Amino acid sequence: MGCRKIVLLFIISLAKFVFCETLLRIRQHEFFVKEASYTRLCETKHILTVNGQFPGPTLYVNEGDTIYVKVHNNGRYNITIHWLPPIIAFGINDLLTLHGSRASSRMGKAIHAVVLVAFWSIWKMRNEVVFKQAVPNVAKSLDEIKSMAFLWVKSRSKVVSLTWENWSRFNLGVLHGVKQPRNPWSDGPEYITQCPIQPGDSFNYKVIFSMEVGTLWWHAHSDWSRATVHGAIVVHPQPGEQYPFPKPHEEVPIILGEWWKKDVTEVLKEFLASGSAPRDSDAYTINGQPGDLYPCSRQATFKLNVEYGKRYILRIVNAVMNEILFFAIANHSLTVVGADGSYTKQLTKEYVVIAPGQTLDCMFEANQVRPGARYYMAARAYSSGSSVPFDKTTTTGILQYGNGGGSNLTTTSPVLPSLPHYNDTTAAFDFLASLRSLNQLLFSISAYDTRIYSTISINTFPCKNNSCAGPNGTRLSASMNNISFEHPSVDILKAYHYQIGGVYGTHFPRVPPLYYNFTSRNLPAILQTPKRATKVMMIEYNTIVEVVFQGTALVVGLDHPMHLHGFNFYVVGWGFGNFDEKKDPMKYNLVDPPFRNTVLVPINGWAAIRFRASNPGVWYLHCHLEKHRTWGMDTVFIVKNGNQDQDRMLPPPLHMPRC
Ligand SMILES: [Cu+2]
Repeated sequence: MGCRKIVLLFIISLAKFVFCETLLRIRQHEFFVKEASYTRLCETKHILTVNGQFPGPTLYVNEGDTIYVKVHNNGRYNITIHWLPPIIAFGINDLLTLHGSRASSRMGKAIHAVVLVAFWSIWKMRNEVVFKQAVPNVAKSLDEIKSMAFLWVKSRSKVVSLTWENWSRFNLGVLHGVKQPRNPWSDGPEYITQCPIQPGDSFNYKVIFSMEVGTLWWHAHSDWSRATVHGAIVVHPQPGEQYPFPKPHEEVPIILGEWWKKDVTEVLKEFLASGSAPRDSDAYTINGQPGDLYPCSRQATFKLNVEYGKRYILRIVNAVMNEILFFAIANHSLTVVGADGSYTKQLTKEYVVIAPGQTLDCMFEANQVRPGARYYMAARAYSSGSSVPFDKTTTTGILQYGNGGGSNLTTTSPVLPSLPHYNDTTAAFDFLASLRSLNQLLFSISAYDTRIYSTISINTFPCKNNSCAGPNGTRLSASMNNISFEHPSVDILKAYHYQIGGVYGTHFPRVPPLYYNFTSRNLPAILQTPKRATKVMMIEYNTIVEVVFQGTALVVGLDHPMHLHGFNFYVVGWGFGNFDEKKDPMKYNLVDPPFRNTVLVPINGWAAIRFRASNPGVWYLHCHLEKHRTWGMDTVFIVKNGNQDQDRMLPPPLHMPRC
């Protein structure tokens, strides 16, 4: 091999290395969770944000992708870390191709190898800390690294590094609605699958997308930090696959949020100290902005420019803390095409209902002919509990048509859509009951192996000297099957995996401990007091599980959006009053029920879901109204391992946050 060829090989190697690094840097997302100053409603405060943004950035992935999430709390030690493995993967892949056609002579191969190993070693040294933690067992052998590189390249998976700088003790990683096959280690809820990330500590999340397509989201899951630390995840079909609806001209994330003038941590503290409900929020927001109907907000109202004749898809996330919402656009019907990361049959409505935790993909056509015309999109609460206070304000954004050389109507006030009344339960469930799954059922739901029938209730605990601010001086609480869930001090996943005793009990009741007329308006006060416990439900691998959530009228009947981690489930039935186990299953939809991860259980009514327990792990189940979750309307399903290796939980990452 001549000298020129060697130089050429060296240049090619260098160029490839630089190119790959640049490429990967483009793909890598760096998330810094930090305080930022925001002014809303004429007042300024500091909020926790990602990269200073509220809401946080939208992640775009393809169906089946795997994302690595490097969560790093460097508030105290100030270490900046980049995520390394993709660089290794490319470097080693280069090494492998080296043995193919690129370098023909032995000398060429050797030089090529030396160059790449040199680069790789330098890089490794620069990132020693990350290197050890980022890829479990990566340092074991070169062969292992080679096979990882091959797999990585083969799977075309995007490797995304999310670096979070956490300034205090928060747990910042729930990828909402991602089923995380066999991988509860990266699911996120604190004291359920992990302990919170302490300052100076870090955690590398591996987030595996499987069947999800459409809209999901990510949010913090510690105390109430998710109020401002959240963002959308848009999952596109695999390359080459089409949407089952006309391709939209543009896709627009619509994140619905909730805003308090007061610091959210203070709102939580005050809420916990008082024993009553939390103070009402001061605004709802669309993409971080309250909109024209609030003081000092008009200037920054979210605006969406549209062109006549084009189709748009709104990827709507309800990231609100405590309220279900109605949403509509004036003069424009919405066609729902997806919900909770799964396609639906097209459903055209003048309004939609979306509960905290849920997502909806809504198409609309810009079909209004007046150039320069403007229309409000608006959201406000659906809250049906009698005499339960809530934020009655309305958030708005503006749909504005390109002027097209026509008249300019921007000085006139846009038209407001008509939204159902705050307590219009009929409107809410007309919409929800009309949703249908588009695709064939993924598993047979014609029968079930296990039924769990659980009450979901608002409760009260007695308070010393009746000094709390709940009803009659009590402390408000909540429960499932009369157990108000208590979070342990060691996470349940760790306790389960390492068989640490005394952390949780396994006998969450399969039926209510006491049968009474759950939805009667005149229930004796003695029924209001639940038990405090940390009990989980053990579920056999691959069984079909039916869960019937039974709302009760204890203290006050309310709608509850129940969210299960690790699964989507079919919402097979719902109704008002008490569930009748003989009659009601006869009316189930076992043909095309919606496939969701959050089901809205109607006020003084019930909802039934079915899922296949094919995902071994520790999975949190909770009401997605943050106040109810805080009060104890939650529990845990532990799905046991199957017999085959591929039916078992993945091994834990090398490093999990310490308790
Ligand atoms: Cu609830």
